[in-house]
Formats: sequence, structure tokens, C-alpha cells
Amino acid sequence: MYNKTYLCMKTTLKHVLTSCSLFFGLLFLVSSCIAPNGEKAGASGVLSVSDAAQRVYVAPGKYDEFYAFLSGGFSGQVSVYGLPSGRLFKVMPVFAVDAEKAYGFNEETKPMLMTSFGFLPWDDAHHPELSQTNGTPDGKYLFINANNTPRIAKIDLTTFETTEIIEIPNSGGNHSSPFTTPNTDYLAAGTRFSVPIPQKDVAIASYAKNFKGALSFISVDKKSGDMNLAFQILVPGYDYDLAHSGKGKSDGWMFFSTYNSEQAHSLLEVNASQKDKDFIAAVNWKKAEEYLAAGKAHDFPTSYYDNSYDESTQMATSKQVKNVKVLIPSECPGLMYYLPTPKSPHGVDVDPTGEYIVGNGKLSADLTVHSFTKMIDAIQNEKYDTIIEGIPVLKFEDVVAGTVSSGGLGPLHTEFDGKGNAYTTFFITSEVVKWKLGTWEVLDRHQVYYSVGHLMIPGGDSEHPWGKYLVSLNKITKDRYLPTGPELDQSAQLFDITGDKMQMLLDFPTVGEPHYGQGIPASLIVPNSKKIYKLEENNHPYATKSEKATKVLKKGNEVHVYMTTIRSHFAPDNIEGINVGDDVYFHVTNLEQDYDVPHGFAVMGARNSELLIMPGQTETLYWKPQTAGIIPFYCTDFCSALHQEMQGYVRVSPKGTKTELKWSLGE
Ligand code: RUQ
Ligand code: CUA
Repeated sequence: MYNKTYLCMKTTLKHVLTSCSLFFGLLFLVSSCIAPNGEKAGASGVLSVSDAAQRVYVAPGKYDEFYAFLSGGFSGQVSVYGLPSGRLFKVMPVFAVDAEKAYGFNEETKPMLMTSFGFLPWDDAHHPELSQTNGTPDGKYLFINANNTPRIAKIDLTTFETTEIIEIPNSGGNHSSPFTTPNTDYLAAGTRFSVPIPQKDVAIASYAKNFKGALSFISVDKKSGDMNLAFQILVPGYDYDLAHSGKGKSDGWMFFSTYNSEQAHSLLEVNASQKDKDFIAAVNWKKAEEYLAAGKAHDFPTSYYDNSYDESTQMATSKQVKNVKVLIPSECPGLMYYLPTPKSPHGVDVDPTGEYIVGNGKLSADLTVHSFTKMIDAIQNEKYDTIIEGIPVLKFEDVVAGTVSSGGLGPLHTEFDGKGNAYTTFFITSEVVKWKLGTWEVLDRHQVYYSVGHLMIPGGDSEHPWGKYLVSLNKITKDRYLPTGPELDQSAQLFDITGDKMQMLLDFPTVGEPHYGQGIPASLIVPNSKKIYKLEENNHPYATKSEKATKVLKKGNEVHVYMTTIRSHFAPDNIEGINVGDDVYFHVTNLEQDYDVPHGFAVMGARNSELLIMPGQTETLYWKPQTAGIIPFYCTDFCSALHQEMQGYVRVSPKGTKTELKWSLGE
């Protein structure tokens, strides 16, 4: 099998090479004869290799048209790609420590990973979500959820740095998160695993009685971007799987999919698949605001962390919050409704007009599409099937707009192209199916390799998709790449969706497990991208702004080294008077004010990572010397022709020895 693949790959390579040379000459015409051009090929969805290669080719020195942000899943991070090239630009550390960037290792960023469970070096990051203005991704922030220990992170897209992480209390498995409203008023965060609220020691078999769900709404400050847990809604103990905001006519509503309305607590693959229908929960968050203003919320004591990174002081700080406002549906009529939806829906996706709410019932072949208009109608006429814990359940026939007989199996997620079409992934049959909103007819289907989870169209979950490309985020890779032992990278596949038929252009490997992704035109990010940190704006308490100001202070066991870097030396580069067991803090300021000139800093034997300090920035490495002797340190980033000379020594004396404290450069 590998032989066959390898042969295949060789042929592909030949084709690519051919197409590259054709690119520059008349031979291009010949190639068009051999293979039909894109439009013609469009009819069958089959594309020649040279045509596909041209469409993803970004010449050296040229930029991609789109940024794509793909979650790292179990890597805990977010990776940044260019489309259509599929080139990887950066891995942004979010929920996992990253030794390359000292994230979670330097003193400045350690507080970002603080939680009510203590410092956590890892999480499972699922769904990136761009901030929106007027229903359109605006390129300001990227949010992402931590699934394991419930949190939401915010990444500032001027610096591509994680600048806030807020913990979500009363939650277990923060999966239906962090989906934004059209003006980023709120991010939704529904709990996947219901738990006792507040937590308590009970029998697991008492699930139905003691376990509850929480739907959280995190507000985002319009000016500062500061996230706050505005309120939670206490709901029946189901699994709240995914969410998407209403938009346009349904602005003001948030939709959550649920499974396990059976309230099973064991062998869910059987026990949570009993009922024919679970629910999509529709929450009227504008109503929630009214109830909040009317003082209807209960104050629940709790404890969670809100960690923020301040770009001015270049420090993260942790704040502990002890209280949360909780609304209870039975006390708040009109707050939320359940829409019966077959069968254990996974994704819930709202079309760009806000009229259609698509339930991706993963155990069914058909997709159920609800109508927002019909839903409002049913609510106004109080046509309820039943009421569960104060939540009216509407009748299926009263809310359903249509069914897509897809012919696929295992629908998971749907995105939109803004031209009246929807695209749904099918895990079991490994395909993307294109269908028409309103008529529900299937227009096209394309095989993917293999077992697709999410898909991403830039802006494809907003009011204004840029419907040019579609990225299929596949779970299983198998024979797509050269083998790399038992573990293979996961694979993304890029499609051109401008024609009637989807056309597959490219495979590219991804980092970790991209669940969801977001895409946005580069033009919305590039103009605001920061190139350096200005030294004069560096308010880090241990910043050293010139070599003259460098020093070493020692008080008892605590040593603070105020150090600077500039091509190609550290100041100071000789330090004496440090003892075994001291608590040494190297505060290193990079004095460079040039784009893309970081310096690194590494100390032999440090139980820590390196530092990688951007121009104008200060970072702190903690070091506890273990043995007496001479310890070298050096710059890890090849910064200049004399980078290898960028090194220094610390003399470590035995505990209790009184070696004179001194530091120097060039003596
Ligand atoms: S969810 S595909 Cu978080 Cu579908 Cu992964
Ligand atoms: Cu600084 Cu290498």
C-alpha cells in the first residue's frame, strides 16, 4: 500500500514540477489543453494537478490572501496558517506551556495558567472564534475554549499573544464554547459534562437528581476587550455540546445543541442514544439581560480565576472571583426553549440570515433544519409539547423548516458560503456535502481523506462569509503523507468553492488536532500587526532601558539580575557572588528596536525553558543554582554574525560562602 502511495506521490511531484515550469512560459497553453481550465473542470469537480497547483501557489515573497486559525486540540495551542498555500506561520501558545516562547515558564506568563485547581500546564483547545463587529469577523481578537478545565482564552491579533484566560465555574468540559454574538457582546460557554452545582460529594448514580448544566455568558468589554462572566443559566443535566449565535433576524438568541437528554451517567454510547430526539436549546440573552437588571439573578458563591496579560507592564496577573450571577429558567419565563432535534445533534449552525438553525444529528443521515420564524410563532402561541424544569419544549413539527436527505452518515458540522449554500461534514462517510438553504436539495458532494470533523469557510459562521475556500479538518490521515511512525499529523484539505462543484486543491498537515478553525482576509489583520514593543512604553517593573542601568541586587537568598541584550552581547556578561540555592531572577530586556530581532537566553542546568525576548520586551527567567562552579549562559536565537559570541558566565559559590557580588561587561 505504501509503495502504491509513494508511486502516486512521485507522479504528483512530477506534475507539480511540470506545472511550475509551465508557469513561466508558453507551455502554459499546452497544459491548458491537456487539462481543462478551472471553470470547465468545475462541471465535474475534477481538477488537473497543474491547475490545482496554480491556485494554491503563492510565489516566494508573496503573501497569502487569508489567515486561517486552527485549534491545536490536545496540543492546547492555536496554529496560524496562510490560505491558499497551507503554509504554517506560527503556533501560538494558549493553554499549554511552550518552551520555545517561554510561555508558562517565564515569570511574566505563569499567572496565565493559574486556575482554581492551581497551575495547569495543559488543556484541550477546541474552537477558535474571531471577534465580530456587525456580524462580520473584525480581526481584533481570537477566542478559544479549554475543554478539559473550563476556560476561555483571548488572543490579541495585533501581537498574536494570549492576553486573557478566564475560568468558567460550575462547568465540566467547556465544549459549547466560545461562540460569539454578532457584536461580541457575549461569548457562550455551555457545559458538556453536567456536574453537581455547586460541586459536592454525591453518588454518581444520583445523576438525575443532583447533576446540572450551566450555560455561561461571558461579556467582552467593547474598549478594553476585558472578559467577564456576566451570568450563568442553570439548566437540566444534559450534555451541552456546541453552540452558535443567532444573527440578523435571530440576533439576541444563542443556540446550544444537547445530547444525553436521557441523563445517562455510564456507557453513554448506548444509554445516551435511546431517545429519538434530543434538543437544541434556544436562549434569549436579551431577555436574560432584562432579568439581570430586574435583580432576578441569584448570587452563587464559587471560585474561579481571571488572568490578564498587561502589554504595558508585560506581566500577567491573576484575579480570583468568588461569586457568579445565576438565572433559573423556572423563575424567568421566556428565557429559553427546547427545540426537539434528532438524533444526538453535535454541531448547531445558524445560516447567515439567521433564519435557519441546522442541527447536525450525528446518529442520523438527515439534517434537521429549524426555522427561527416558526420558532417565534410557536412561542407566541404558547404551543408547548411539555415543560422541563421551567423550560417549554416546542413541538418538532412547529419549528422544523426542512430536512436535508443527505445520503451521508454521521453529520457533524455545517458552514455557509453566503450565497445560499450550506456545506456539511459527514464523519462516517468521509465527505463534505453541499446543499441549498430553503430547498434542502443536495447540490454536490466530495470525498475527503479521511473522517472529517469540522470544516471552515472564512467567515463561514458569520453573517458575511468570504465563500472562496473551504477547509476540511480531517481526523484520520492514514496514507496521505510519508509515514512518521504510529503517530501521524492530522490533515487539512483545501477546496475551492467558487464554482458549482467543490474542487479539492491541497492537503496540508496540521498541529495537534484541529477541531474548529476560523479564517479571515489578511487585509483585516496585517495593517494592525505590531512589529516591535517600544522601549519607552515598556513599564515592566524590572525593565532595564540602557546598559548603564544594568545591575545585580542581592538581598538574602534573592538575586535580581537587571540584564540587557543587544547585538551581540549581554550586559552584564560576568556575574559573581551567587550562591548555591539562591533564588535568581534574570530580568532580561531586549534593547533592540528593529522588526524581527529577538534574543534568546538560556542558562546551563536551569530547570526551566529558554527566554525568547522580542524587541523592547522584558522577560524573567527563574533559576536556582544546584552546584558550585561556573555556569555559562548564551543567546539561543541566531541574531547576528556574532551570535555565537553572545554568551556569558555566572560564578556559583557554595552555600554560605561570601564571594563579593560583582557584575561586569568587557573587563
Ligand atoms: S468538536 S470535530 Cu470540539 Cu466537532 Cu471537534
Ligand atoms: Cu542574540 Cu543570538
